[in-house]
Formats: sequence, structure tokens, C-alpha cells
Amino acid sequence: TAAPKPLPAFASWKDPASFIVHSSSTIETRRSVFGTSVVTPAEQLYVRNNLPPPDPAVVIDRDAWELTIEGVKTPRKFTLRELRTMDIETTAMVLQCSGNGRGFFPNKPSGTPWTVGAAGCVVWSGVPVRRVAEALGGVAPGLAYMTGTGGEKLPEGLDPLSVIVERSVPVQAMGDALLAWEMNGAPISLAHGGPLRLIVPGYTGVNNIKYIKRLAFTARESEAKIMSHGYRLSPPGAKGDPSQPSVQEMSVKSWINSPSPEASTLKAGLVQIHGVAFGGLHAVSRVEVSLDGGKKWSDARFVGPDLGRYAWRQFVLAAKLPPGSFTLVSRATDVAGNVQPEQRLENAGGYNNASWADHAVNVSVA
Ligand code: MSS
Repeated sequence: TAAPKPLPAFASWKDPASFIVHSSSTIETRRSVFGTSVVTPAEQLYVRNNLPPPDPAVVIDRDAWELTIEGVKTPRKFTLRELRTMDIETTAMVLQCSGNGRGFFPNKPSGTPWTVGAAGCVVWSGVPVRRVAEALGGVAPGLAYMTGTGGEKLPEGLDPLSVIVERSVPVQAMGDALLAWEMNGAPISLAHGGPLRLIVPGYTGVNNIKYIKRLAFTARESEAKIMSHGYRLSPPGAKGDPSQPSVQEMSVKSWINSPSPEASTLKAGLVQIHGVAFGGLHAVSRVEVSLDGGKKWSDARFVGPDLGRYAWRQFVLAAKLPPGSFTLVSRATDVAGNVQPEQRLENAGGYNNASWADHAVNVSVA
């Protein structure tokens, strides 16, 4: 077998043993690495970049980073130094790539074949977007979207709209959105979007714009290709286009991390089955675990602190396993009564896979 690919330079400070390196812009946390301490350490958090990150100099003089705000009564430019004086909020949330779980689609959609590790639970601090908008006289009337633009240098000779990372979410999403400069208690690394990142809790990864340089309230969705054609729920075989739903809110989901599918044969006896569960926009309220692929279910117990509706919760079920083969699955329910589905929603891009059946862990016990 080929030697494992090295971590990309901008993520070389991470723990190599924690990752599956798919490419220089996609590194996935190993399923066996997720522990039970709720917050995912930066050293173990996945990375997905659609463009190469900006020059590392931007995280040296962080305070000089500039952000333009548009679509408010009095548009203006802020430096990060100025934003820090406005207000502070701290939010724990699940950061999950839209394509997490793509690797379970049998038709192999193009894109990174992530299984579970394009996700983590991360704590962000920064200024609430609503505070910034208020300070500038409020969102101008009739603007239905909040549009964030990444500050990468665009490759030359291409139509900027075909490469720029710019995404729009419904304007209501600003309610809990942050312009964040801190992640898990440290200034945000370049890998995760420092010096300044837009955080839209409950929305999939791509909507959380790194190195944000422009935040605009807009009448229409961005015309960037990543918005108009990328990240669309298109039927299998079809290309993405603006008529199809955009990949935005996450839905209720859970999976088991231990025992992991990478584990060899288990010893008969007591096993602590644990994993993570989250509800997207709603807090998760219940997790059931099945040892027989979903015929019989038992309630699991939540462990560890509840970091709020956008964070994931760790769950555990202690089970006594005799020798034999077992298909371990988990199924989460959120406070709104949404139950994690058995089947994935088929779509060409392999997005939003929340199927509990796909996330099964098969173990043999001797
Ligand atoms: N931002 C920017 N600026 N750029 C890029 O590339 N990507 C996306 C987000 N944001 C980008 C951005 C994606 S796509 C994702 S997932 C995320 O991010 C990730 O994050 P981290 O931090 O983990 O790396 Mo899929 O849906």
C-alpha cells in the first residue's frame, strides 16, 4: 500500500494520526478518534477548503483584517480591531461538511467520500451579526439573504464567479450568526478561517465562510457558482441548478463512534457504545441504540455537558454482548419531534446524509 499522504502545510500542526488525508484540501477525522468530551480539539478537527487559503500573513497581523458590511442603513468597513470592541457572544456548534456521509452513497457521487469525520463540535467567540447590523442602522428593507464572501486570492484567468467562495443564507439566519475570531479558546487558525469567520449555527459547513471579507444583506442569492450550481440537492444523474433546493440547514443525525468499524474482534462482555447526536436547528432530545440493525431499540443516556441547541451531545449505552455478530445503529430525535431517518435522501452530490442505516457499525464478538 502507498504511504499515507502528509497533512497539507497550513494544517501541519494537526495530529497526523487522527486523520484520513483525502487531498491537500480535504482531511477527515478518523471515526475512532472522536472521544466523549463534547468539544473536538483543533488538532483533530477536519478541514475542507474549496480554494487554497490566503497568505499566512493574514493571521499574523489579525487586527488589521478588514470586513465590509453592505445592505444596512449605513454600510461601512470594519477592522477586526474595531469589531472586538462591539460585543461578544460564545456559541458551541456542530461544524459539518454538506458532504459528510457521502462515502456511504452506493452510486459514488463525485466529491470527497467522507464517512463521519467531516464534522466536529466547536466553540466560537465573536460579535453577533445582529449587533453589527443594529449598530449600522439595521438591515435595509426587502433584503432576504445574508451573503458572505471568502477572502481568498482568486486564481487568475478564470471567471471570478466560477471560483469565489460566496454563499447566501436566509436573512433570518443572522439571528444566531457570529463574526468569530476565536475557536476553542484560541485565535482561529488559518485552516479554520482565521482571522475572521462567519458562523451560521445549524447550517452545513459551506455556509460558514472562512476569512470573511464581505458580509452583505442582499435581495437575491449570490450568483457565484458555488451558490447557484454547487451544493444543490439535485436528483441522481442531474446537474445542480438554481431551481433545486440549496444545501443549508442540517437535520437530526447521530452515529456511533465506539466500537468503531475499524476495531478488530471485540471480547465478549460489557461494551460501552458511545457516539454523537445533534439536531441541526433544534436541540437533540433523545437517542436510541439498536444492537440488531434496527429491530429492537433501547434509550441511550446523554453524557457530558449540554452546550446548547447547536452543539452535539455524546450518548452512551452499556450493553453486554455475547459472542456473535452485531449491527450497531443509533437513531436521534430532536425537540421538534423530527426523527433521524433510516434512509438517505438520494441526490447527485451526495449531500446531507443522515441515514441511520448507512452509519451502522458491524462488529464481531468472540
Ligand atoms: N470558506 C472559505 N472562504 N473557503 C472555503 O473553501 N469551504 C467551506 C467552508 N467555508 C470554504 C469556506 C466548506 S465546504 C466547509 S465543509 C467548511 O468551510 C470547512 O470548515 P473547516 O474549518 O472544517 O475546514 Mo463542505 O459543506
